Amino acid sequence: MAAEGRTQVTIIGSGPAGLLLGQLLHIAGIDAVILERRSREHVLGRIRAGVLEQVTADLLGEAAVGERMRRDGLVHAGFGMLVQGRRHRIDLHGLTGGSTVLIYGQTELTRDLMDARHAAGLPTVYEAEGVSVHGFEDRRPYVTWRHDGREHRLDCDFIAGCDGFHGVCRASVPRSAIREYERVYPFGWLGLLAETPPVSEELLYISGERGFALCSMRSHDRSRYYLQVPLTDQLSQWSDEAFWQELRRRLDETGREQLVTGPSVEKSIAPLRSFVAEPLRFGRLFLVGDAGHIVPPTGAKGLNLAATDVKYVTDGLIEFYRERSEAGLDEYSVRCLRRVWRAERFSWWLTSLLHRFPDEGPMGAKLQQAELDYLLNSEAGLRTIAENYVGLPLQFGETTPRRDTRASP
Ligand code: RFL
Ligand code: PHB
Repeated sequence: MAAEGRTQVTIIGSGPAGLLLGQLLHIAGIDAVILERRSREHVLGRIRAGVLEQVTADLLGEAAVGERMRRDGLVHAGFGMLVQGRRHRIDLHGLTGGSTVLIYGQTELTRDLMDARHAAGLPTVYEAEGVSVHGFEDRRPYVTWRHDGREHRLDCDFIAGCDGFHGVCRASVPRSAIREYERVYPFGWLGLLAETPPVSEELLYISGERGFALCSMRSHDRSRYYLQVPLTDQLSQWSDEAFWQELRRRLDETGREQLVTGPSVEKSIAPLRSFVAEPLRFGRLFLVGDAGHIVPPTGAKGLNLAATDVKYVTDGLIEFYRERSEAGLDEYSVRCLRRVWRAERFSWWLTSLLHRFPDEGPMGAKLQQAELDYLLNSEAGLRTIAENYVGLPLQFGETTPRRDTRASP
C-alpha cells in the first residue's frame, strides 16, 4: 500500500463522499490516497441513508459503480404520508414531470465503491490513527498519521476533508476563518433494520399525536423503520418488542394489519441537527459532504448533498490539472453552498412539519396541523414537497453552461 511520499489529492475519510471522490478522480487520471480512521467492516456496518436522488444515481453511473444499484435498487415514483390518521400520496413522478428516487442503501453503495477501489488497486489506509492536516493555507499541504505503530507523512497538492461531522479537517481550520450555523432538535430518531417485508410498497412518513415515524426499506425483504424519540432515551430502553409496539401505535389500521415484525438486525439512535460551515474551502483544503454540513434525515438529503459536493470538487480538480486553472476550485464553496442551503431549508421545514415539538404546546401543534392540511390538500403544496424531495438539477443556480469534465484526461 503506497501511502507514503507524495500524491495529488489526499482524501480523509472513506464514507460515501471520500470513496466517490476517489473513484471519480481515478477515472480522470488523478492520483489520490484515502485515509480512514476506522476499519472497512466498521464503515460497512453503519446503517444510514436509503434514498438516492436521480442526480446521485447518475453520478454513481459516471463513476462506473452503478451496475448493482441499477439491478437491485428500487425505483419509487411516490411516497405516502400518514397525517393525523389520514393517508395521502405524494406522486413524485406526476407532480415533477417524471422524476423518481431510487431506494438503495448507503451500505451497498459504500460496498460497491470499496470493491471498485480494491479492484483498481487504489491505496486506502484503514485504521489510520491521529490523522492530522498541515500546510493547506500556504500551498504546501501534507498529512500525518500513525499506523502499525509507525508515523507516516504524505505530501500532496490538495486535501479533501471527507471525514464527516466529527472529523479532523473542519476542526483544523482557524476559528477566525470559518463561520458555523447550527440548530439541534429536541429529539432523535431510533432506527431499526429487520429482515422482514416492508409494511408498504412505498415509503410512509407518519406524523401524529405520538410523534413522527418513518417506514422505509432496503429491498422487498428488508425493512427500515424509524421512531421519533426524546433525546434522553437510551438504546437499552428499547427492546425490539417495545419498538414494534410503539410503531403499531403510530400506524393506521391498514398499517397494523400489514406490519410484519421480526428480530432487529441493527438498532441505533441518531440525534437530529442542521449545520452549515462557511466557506467550504480553505486554501488547499476542501470540506466535502457531512464534514461541511449536516441536515436532519427527514428530507433524505445528506448523502445526496455529499455526492454533489464531490462532483463540484472533482470538476475543479480536473480543471486544475488539465488547464492549470483554479477557477473551478475558486467557485467550489459558492456552488455547493447554494445547493446546501436549499436542502437545509427543505430538511428543516419537513422536520418541523412532521415531528412533535414538546415545547411548542397546543398552539404549535394546531398550527402544524393546519399547515399540513393546507399542503396535502393543495396541488401547489403537494408539488412543493415533491419538487424538493426529488432534488435539484446538477446545474442549479448556474447562469453559464459549464464544460463537461467527463471526457478522458
Ligand atoms: P460519513 O459517512 O460520516 O463518512 C466520514 C468518514 O470519515 C471517517 N473519519 C475519519 N477518517 C480519518 N481520520 C479522521 N480523523 C476521521 N474522522 C472521521 C469516518 O470514520 C467515516 O468513515 O460522511 P460522508 O462521506 O460525507 O457521507 C455523508 C452521509 O453518510 C450522510 O449524509 C447520510 O448518511 C445522511 N442520511 C441520509 N442521506 C440521504 O441522502 N438519504 C437518506 O435517506 C439518509 N438517511 C442519513 C439517513 C443519516 C442518518 N444518520 C445516522 C445520521 C438516515 C440516518 C438515520
Ligand atoms: C432510510 O431508508 O434510511 C431513510 C429514508 C428516508 C429518509 C431517511 C432515511 O428521509
